[in-house]
Amino acid sequence: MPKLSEAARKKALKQLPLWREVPGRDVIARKIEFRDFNEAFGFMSRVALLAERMDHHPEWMNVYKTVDVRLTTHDAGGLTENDIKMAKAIDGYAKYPSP
Ligand code: H2B
Repeated sequence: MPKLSEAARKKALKQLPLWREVPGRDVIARKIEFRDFNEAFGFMSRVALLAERMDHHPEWMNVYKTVDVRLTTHDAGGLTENDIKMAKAIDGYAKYPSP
């Protein structure tokens, strides 16, 4: 899976306004707040199943009802189509339920 070209990356990030770039690392990040731990962990379970299907795994951190997700492709050393695909799926899973 090749790293995204500069143009492809720009185009993809336009479709992901809730994601930010992280200075000094080729990753995209989104911090999501849910109503409670149950919803946060339910979200994480959905992402975990997708991650196994895709063989593509997020870097993430959970504190009570917030989940901080970072996406990058370790094998490629940066962003690939897999990260964009996962970010879009995560946006879908995070839409409901949330505060
Ligand atoms: N996840 C992510 N985010 N990047 C990878 O390069 C990656 C992965 N590689 N999950 C996969 C697993 C690889 O290590 C296994 C052996 O297929």
